[in-house]
Amino acid sequence: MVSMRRPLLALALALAALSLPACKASLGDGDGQPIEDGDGDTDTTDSDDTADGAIDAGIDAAQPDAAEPDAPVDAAMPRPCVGGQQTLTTCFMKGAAPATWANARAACAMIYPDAQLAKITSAEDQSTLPILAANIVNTWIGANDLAAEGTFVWSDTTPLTYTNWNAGEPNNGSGGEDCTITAGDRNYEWDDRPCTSNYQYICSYPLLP
Ligand SMILES: [Ca+2]
Ligand SMILES: [Ca+2]
Repeated sequence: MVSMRRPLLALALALAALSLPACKASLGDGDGQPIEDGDGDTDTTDSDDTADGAIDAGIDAAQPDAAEPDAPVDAAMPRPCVGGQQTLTTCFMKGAAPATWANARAACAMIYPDAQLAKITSAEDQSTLPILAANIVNTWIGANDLAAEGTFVWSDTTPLTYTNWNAGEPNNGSGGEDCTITAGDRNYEWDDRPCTSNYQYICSYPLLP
């Protein structure tokens, strides 16, 4: 039994000797330079932060590189305007068949999510109407005062910054004209009409999404 105890004792002493330096270190730190060694832990945290920062910076630096190949492709791919009339920024397209203003608006939105009944914002935009609505007396465009009588907006709710009303229009004739046509029999100037009438229509959408 004695021979068994001695190795165990030796092992216990050896283990104690191994753990002592660590105990001494922590104790010594506490006695001598506790604050600086405490900073040692903080330094470790700081180095982690620095490493994270470097990783973040690496990701940030990589993102523009990853996006760059896509940007020129998008910029170089304007939407087609086959059969339409295009200005510098917009495609104007004649509708398929006469419809109410609301149904015409819905048909335009089938072309692209941001397509709408013709939004005329300049004389250049207006110049597409005689071509697309040639020989048509009444053709819907997007202007309407459905939300607030007398305040016309485009079907995307933006205000009118350009107008080409026919003399005396809009007159809200018979108290119920909230949608707008370009009048083929009056130099393609505009006139408000009852929205439930079935007319041909013109859509518009940005050439670039
Ligand atoms: Ca009205
Ligand atoms: Ca009118």
